[in-house]
Amino acid sequence: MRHKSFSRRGVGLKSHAQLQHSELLLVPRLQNLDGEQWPTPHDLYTALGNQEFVLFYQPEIELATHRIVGVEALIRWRHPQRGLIGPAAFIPLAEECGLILEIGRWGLGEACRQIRAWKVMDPSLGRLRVCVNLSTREFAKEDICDYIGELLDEHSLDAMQLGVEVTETSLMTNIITASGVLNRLREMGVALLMDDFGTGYSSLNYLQSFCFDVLKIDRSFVNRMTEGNNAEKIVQVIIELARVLNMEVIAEGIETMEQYKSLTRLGCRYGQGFLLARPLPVDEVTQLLQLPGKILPETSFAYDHAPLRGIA
Ligand code: G
Ligand code: MN
Repeated sequence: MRHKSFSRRGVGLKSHAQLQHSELLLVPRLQNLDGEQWPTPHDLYTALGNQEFVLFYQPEIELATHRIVGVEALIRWRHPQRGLIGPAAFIPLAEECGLILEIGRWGLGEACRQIRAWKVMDPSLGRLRVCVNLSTREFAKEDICDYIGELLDEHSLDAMQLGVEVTETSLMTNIITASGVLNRLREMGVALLMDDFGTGYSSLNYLQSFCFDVLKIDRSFVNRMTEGNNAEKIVQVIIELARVLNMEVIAEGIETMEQYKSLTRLGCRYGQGFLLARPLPVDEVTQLLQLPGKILPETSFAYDHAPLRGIA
């Protein structure tokens, strides 16, 4: 499990009720009222033991039809006193103290268990792809492949139902092991997604060396593409790059109808973002997956300036 690192500046605590939904995700609360650092590695360890981590799922959508083609699993911490806590507030610490390996294994196990549950509930969900973010440290150990293989067996899953999202940064950190891991996952049939594409140091180099199934355009380009700058042209070129390399392309972070329309016009097939659907608790995403044809009604879109729905 991974999340973008965040500046670790404590901002004090607000009560759960005071927090806007969006703040739940974005505000790292790394200080107690008495100024002590929070959480500590011990807090994370306890949370793991008490099963306080949960996965939310954000739909990935075919832009032309609004059909849900996959979901991305995103970790949250349901703290008994502090409420729902976003990954920015605890994943960097988990990476630092090494607990990310345990948390990551929990996340993979939970995602596979959920894939199985959806498949049992509705066999037509047997082709839904559930994507999990892998962190740098998880990539640094080859045994992650054995673990994934065991999970696929245990839950009788097709490998293609599981997607692994990797950033250029985590590949770069330990390229030798990472390339072994990627190649093995590929042989196993697990879908490989290049996450946050365009923000790393040598994006094209990784595309040359490895076979990814999907390229996810980083939200920083999508955010700015309708501001009349170069972002839209960069997005256009990334879409073209994915096309000639035979990869699917998913635009991340679609927040406005304007962005949605430009992406459609540029031929981007898939997208993900608050406009379409926020990361949702499992029961809410399950309801969406039961819609006829898994097609989101346009009335469910969070139009520009409309209040965003769901929990971030
Ligand atoms: O690094 P990665 O792309 O996996 O990050 C996923 C994170 O992005 C999640 O925490 C998710 O909640 C957040 N996210 C998803 N959709 C949007 C969006 O439309 N806008 C913004 N700003 N963040 C989003
Ligand atoms: Mn991701």
